[in-house]
Amino acid sequence: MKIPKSHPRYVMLSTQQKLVRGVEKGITSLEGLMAHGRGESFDYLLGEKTHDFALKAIDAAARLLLKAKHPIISVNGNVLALVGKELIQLSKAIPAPLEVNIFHTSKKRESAMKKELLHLGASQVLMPSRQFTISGIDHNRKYVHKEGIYKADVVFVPLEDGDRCQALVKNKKKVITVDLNPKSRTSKTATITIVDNIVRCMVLLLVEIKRLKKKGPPYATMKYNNGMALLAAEKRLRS
Ligand code: PTJ
Repeated sequence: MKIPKSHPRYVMLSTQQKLVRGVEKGITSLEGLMAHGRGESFDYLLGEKTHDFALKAIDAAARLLLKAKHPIISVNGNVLALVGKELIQLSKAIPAPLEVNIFHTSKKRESAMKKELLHLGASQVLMPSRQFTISGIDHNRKYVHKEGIYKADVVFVPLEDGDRCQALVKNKKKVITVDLNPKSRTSKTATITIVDNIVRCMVLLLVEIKRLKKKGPPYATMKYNNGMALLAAEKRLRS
């Protein structure tokens, strides 16, 4: 279906179509559609716009990524379908490698995701290896690449599940996530949570990184409190 740009729900409908195409291409899981539905309901309550608490988190995230020694971008089936091109731009801008890491186990989907990332212009894509694991997780997401998540000090992992976020933090990694639900375990555990729709905040994160890079290092750490940002998001949801 071709959605007319004049449709009042154009952005929401075309975002849904990106995920459906992701499923058709074998990069997004069927469960991913349900996860997106959960996100959409929070976005609806947030007025489908980027709030001040998200802008502050984006600023803090950009600085942390630029200051990191070994930053990594963890890619799952939803984020690839929604913001594949932006992930590659982010990888080049920081710079940081991209690593395929999915929750719903499927070798076939992992390969399709790698193929899609390369097709979109990624120069290097790291794949999970059975030899390197993150302790404290029982499922597929524990398998990581030696040069990627395994050795990273800062992990950018949007739309994450709570278990792995906790495990990454326990493994002394700083975690930046994007999650429309400020009450999720991931949101509460991450170092920085951007409570915003990934389709809006990726663009803003890229702009912020470019702005900071133009000024050059050192990238001063700004005062940022994740708990306060989550409280502000919850307050907005409730109002
Ligand atoms: O490709 P896989 O197998 O790794 O699976 C990816 C998903 C996203 C399905 C998997 O990680 C998953 O099930 O995640 P959860 O535990 O459902 O968490 C996803 C969180 O992201 C939820 O809190 C949603 O509200 C939120 N979310 C969903 N869509 C968006 C979102 N947050 C920001 N932007 C979105 N578009």
